[in-house]
Amino acid sequence: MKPVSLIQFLIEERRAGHINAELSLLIEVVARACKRIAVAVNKGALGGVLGNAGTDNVQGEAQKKLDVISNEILLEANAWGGHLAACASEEMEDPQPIPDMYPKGQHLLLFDPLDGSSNIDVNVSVGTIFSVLRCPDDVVEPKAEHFLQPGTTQLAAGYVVYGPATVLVLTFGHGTHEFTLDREVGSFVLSRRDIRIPEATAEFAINMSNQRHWEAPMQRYIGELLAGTDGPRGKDFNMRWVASMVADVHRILTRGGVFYYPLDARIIAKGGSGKLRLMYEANPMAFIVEQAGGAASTGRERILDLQPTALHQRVPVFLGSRQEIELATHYHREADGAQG
Ligand code: FDP
Repeated sequence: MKPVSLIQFLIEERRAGHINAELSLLIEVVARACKRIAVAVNKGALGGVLGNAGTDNVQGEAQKKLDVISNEILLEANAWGGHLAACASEEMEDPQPIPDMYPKGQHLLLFDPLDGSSNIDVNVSVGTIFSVLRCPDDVVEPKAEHFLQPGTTQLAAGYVVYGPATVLVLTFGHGTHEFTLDREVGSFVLSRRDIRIPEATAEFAINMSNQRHWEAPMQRYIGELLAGTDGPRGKDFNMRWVASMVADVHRILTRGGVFYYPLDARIIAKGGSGKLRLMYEANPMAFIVEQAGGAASTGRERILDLQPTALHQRVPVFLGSRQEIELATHYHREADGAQG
């Protein structure tokens, strides 16, 4: 079969009525920016891009040089094309308006420019995550409040994982598709159409070092997985934790599995509501996973149904193979019911 390039795929999606010309251009621009990020990531120490930038982001986390570079690449690429009304990033407190000298479009873009950044310096996969929303019709200067739309309204979501291969995963709400970067040619080529996550799995991803801080239903659920053939589940489970959400989710889209970043006592004690960000991590990943037949929840509710309250809001994230997510969510709801 003849290879299908990303551009060709976008034209097919336009003809099918799934996207308009502006959204197609937006995805092309994001993909092009991610190719530039891939080049910077691949240079490693030779590009002088490793290590801390010496600044903190809006969440008070130390920024890596590559966080800052990736953010700038995405902002610059998206400023002038006329497809965006504004963009928002993990690395910036407020949304970035489109400069006055450029035309404005109807879309809002949110991104985590370099997810898993604590893995950069050790040469482990990192990635970019993005989500696309429609700008409300009557809004000329979008503010943070205009981004606060539930995940169900996303027009597109995707991520790029910078690993042994650079891979783009994309959904417009009509299945989840994967493109692999052909480095010689410089274009993304369709490598898997309509990815499906198996309903059952025997592999889970979680940071086990947080175990003692988890809530009781999480302790129960993971305890049962760890008990293996000797426990109530009657089968052994394997564990993987890359600690780059993009890489862990990509494994799930490749061979099934589940990913958990639950609420824990330390997060609650600090007045927090989770570790991962709703608008540019949980929502796009939930959209991608659901479109591949998987499930995504906070442990209590479907992620895509949440009404966001802040641009940098954090939530617990459970996602992957449907049967496991349903069971873990059931344990939490049951425990809540028992308490209430
Ligand atoms: P990071 O802080 O390195 O950017 O987005 C946050 C994230 O990575 C996810 O990519 C990853 O799944 C998780 O945090 C890793 O958390 P731990 O440090 O608890 O392992």
